[in-house]
Amino acid sequence: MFVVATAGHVDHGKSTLVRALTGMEPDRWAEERRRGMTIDLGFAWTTLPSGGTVAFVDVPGHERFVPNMLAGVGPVPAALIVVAADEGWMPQSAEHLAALDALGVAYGLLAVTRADLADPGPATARARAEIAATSLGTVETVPVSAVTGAGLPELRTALDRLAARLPAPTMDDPVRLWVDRSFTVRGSGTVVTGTLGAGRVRVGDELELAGTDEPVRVRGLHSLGQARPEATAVARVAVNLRGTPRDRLGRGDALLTPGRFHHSDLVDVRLTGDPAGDLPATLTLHIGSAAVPVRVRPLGPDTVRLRLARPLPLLVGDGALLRDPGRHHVAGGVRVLDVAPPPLVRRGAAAARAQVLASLNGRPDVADELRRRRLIQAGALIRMGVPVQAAPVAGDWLADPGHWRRLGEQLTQEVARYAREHPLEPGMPVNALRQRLALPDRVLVEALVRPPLRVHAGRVSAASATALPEPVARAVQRVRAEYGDRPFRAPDADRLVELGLGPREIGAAVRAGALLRLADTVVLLPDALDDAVRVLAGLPQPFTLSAARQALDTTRRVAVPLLELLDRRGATRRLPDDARIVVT
Ligand SMILES: Nc1nc2c(ncn2[C@@H]2O[C@H](COP(=O)(O)OP(=O)(O)OP(=O)(O)O)[C@@H](O)[C@H]2O)c(=O)[nH]1
Ligand SMILES: [Mg+2]
Repeated sequence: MFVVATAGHVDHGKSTLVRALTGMEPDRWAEERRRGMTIDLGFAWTTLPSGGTVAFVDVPGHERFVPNMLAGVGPVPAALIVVAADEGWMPQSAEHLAALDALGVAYGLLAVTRADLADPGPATARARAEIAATSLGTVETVPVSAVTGAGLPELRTALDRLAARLPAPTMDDPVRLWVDRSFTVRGSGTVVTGTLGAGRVRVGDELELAGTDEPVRVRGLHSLGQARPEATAVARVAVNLRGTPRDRLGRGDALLTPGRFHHSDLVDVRLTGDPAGDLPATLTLHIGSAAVPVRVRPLGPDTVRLRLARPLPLLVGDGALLRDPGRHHVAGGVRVLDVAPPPLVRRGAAAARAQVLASLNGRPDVADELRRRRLIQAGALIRMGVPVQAAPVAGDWLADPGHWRRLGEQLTQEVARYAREHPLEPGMPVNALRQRLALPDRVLVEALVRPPLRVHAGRVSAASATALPEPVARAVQRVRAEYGDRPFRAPDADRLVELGLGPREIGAAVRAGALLRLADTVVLLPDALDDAVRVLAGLPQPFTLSAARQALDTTRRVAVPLLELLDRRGATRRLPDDARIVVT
């Protein structure tokens, strides 16, 4: 199915055209039919020559109902622009087109209606020129008459061609179904309808009602008037919600995949229309079917901060529209740059923020987010619409690599200072470190502790190479530099002598936890034991000494005492035939 919204000035024949194409009545209300004017959105569908289905969202053209029009086109990526041959380009032709342009709608058709009443030529020329200057570009044009039926077959095939050009919807995306209608069905309860632009909804699914933590249960689904077990994008859907009272939700609400959306009442955006300095202090933000008053704070020439009157489930990269309802003026489109921007408190913060925003383009990028946020949970980024490929540093935490390195250095300094100031204590408490480094979670502190530091009994101890006599500490550093990437190669006896590591020095380094002694003149770096177990666990079990030696890329001189030490520690077990297994 593909969904297309109508657009165009009042009385230009949008509903008549939809009726002629589908045989269905888009004007649902008695008042609409009495007045011969669309007030609210209408819905109708038909089969195209290709066998595919097109569903129409028919919008009102009257200037008073532009907000309804915007709720209809907001979630729909294609438009059928209607201009009457006998009236030509009119104010809401322009306002609707400006709205489509602001929303970045790139797919459309032009139907020049009432072609039985006047030569469609002049209206066509003007409309095509206006449309060509927008995100829609050059569109296919079909003159039609709903009275004579002329042009309707051509319009059907043109709709088929338009459908074929639309990008395929993404099925893996979370669901964000903007509600455009809600009503009660006797015996079933609350039903909401909307255009499903991405993802899928199944009967039995649990969704989240935006703005609440409330789960709602999909009790039934209809699409194109038929009950279905599931609906996949793109589709018009009607969702029956179990146990949700009708007054809990309405147009502008959204049903969401639980836990996948950040709710934001403060966003930084880039403008694609009027410059920031020309905007009034309050406007209405339209996205999906929602319309929310916002306060506007200019930051850069084309960037502003919006304070929303109520939070919305917004993602980085979302397109939306700003409109001045008083002046009937579409101020332009916006692209969401940041849905969780920092507060601007210090002097100069706004100017600094403007600089940051100048470098953002609304394409979510995890490295870029980490550079700015330094430390954040992967789940939080995903809820902002940022795909996460980076590996966490601890738990669910992601860190900017440079920031993480600096934190590590700071941690080392803090631990050393604490040791100087509290010489009798066995190390710095993890919690004290968490506070000093202003870290939100103690797992981060633990992840930052690297040998020769270690965590023991809730403290980070200074039993480190820095506590060693200077020459020994330096020698250990040399070993680290030379053998850090070949962790199972030990310096030979001659090299130890060259480094100044005699038995006494080795003893001190071992006591400080800076070296690991396997035999009198066989030493490794202290993390080698854990690494060795990991490598050995990857071998087919049981394994021989020679297999272990090859896997560890080392010599018998190291492998024999290393395995014996692992046996003693219970990490490996020696079998009667001398093979070993890793004890799990
Ligand atoms: N002669 C002629 N009249 C038409 C044609 N299409 C629409 N009309 C008439 O134009 C008037 C307005 O048509 P609608 O379909 O209600 O117009 P609309 O664009 O839906 O109007 P709103 O929804 O209020 O914006 C009606 O009286 C229709 O009968 C056509 O192709 N030829
Ligand atoms: Mg109408």
